[in-house]
Amino acid sequence: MGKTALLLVDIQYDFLPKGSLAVPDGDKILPPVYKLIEEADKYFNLIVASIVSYHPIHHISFASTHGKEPFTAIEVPGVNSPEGIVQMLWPDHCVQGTKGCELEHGVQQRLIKRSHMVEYVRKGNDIAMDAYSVFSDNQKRPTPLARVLRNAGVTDVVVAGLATDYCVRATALDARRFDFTTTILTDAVRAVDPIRGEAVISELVKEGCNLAESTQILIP
Ligand code: VGL
Repeated sequence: MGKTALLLVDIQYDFLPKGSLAVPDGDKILPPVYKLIEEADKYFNLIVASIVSYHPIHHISFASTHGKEPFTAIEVPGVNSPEGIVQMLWPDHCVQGTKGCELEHGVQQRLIKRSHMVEYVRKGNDIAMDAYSVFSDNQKRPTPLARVLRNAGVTDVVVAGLATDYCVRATALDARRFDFTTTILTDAVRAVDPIRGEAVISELVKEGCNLAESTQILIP
């Protein structure tokens, strides 16, 4: 039988309340995420915890790098795409070595107790290219993750984390592209823009993702 991996996307302080790019109600995902990690032995074969946003200072995704306002978009050149890639500009966030870049403490502590089954993925460290998906950067240069999961016999991924409309979306679309059966935990994700978040959930369903509440996974 195929194995299942829990993907925990970017549960970093800058995406949580008081963070520089706080996702509305981002902390509401913490209780179900804690429970998923605590009970992971029963339901998952592997946990992948990502810090997709592991940015150097003056990162290309920071509005300050370009002297522009956050939440506007620009085009940036891609190595493999001369036509350019749309880049949303963000407040400075998740800068390497800062508290904002760290995994949330409760998540971190629980992962330590499950360290026999945890893989960490850090990316977004290329100053010239943003990276939303845990599987690839924004110009689709892949990380080893798909191969690592396949080698471990993983066929199914269950996705939780931040934010629905950016890193969760890109991760889920890539998971489908790499042919993993993909489930989004609707109570364990939140969007930067909640209205866009709703539309993204519909898009992900159209792309073949399943939806579930974490309580449907955590059968008592
Ligand atoms: C993210 C905005 C900018 C995310 C990352 O983790 O979804 N959102 N960088």
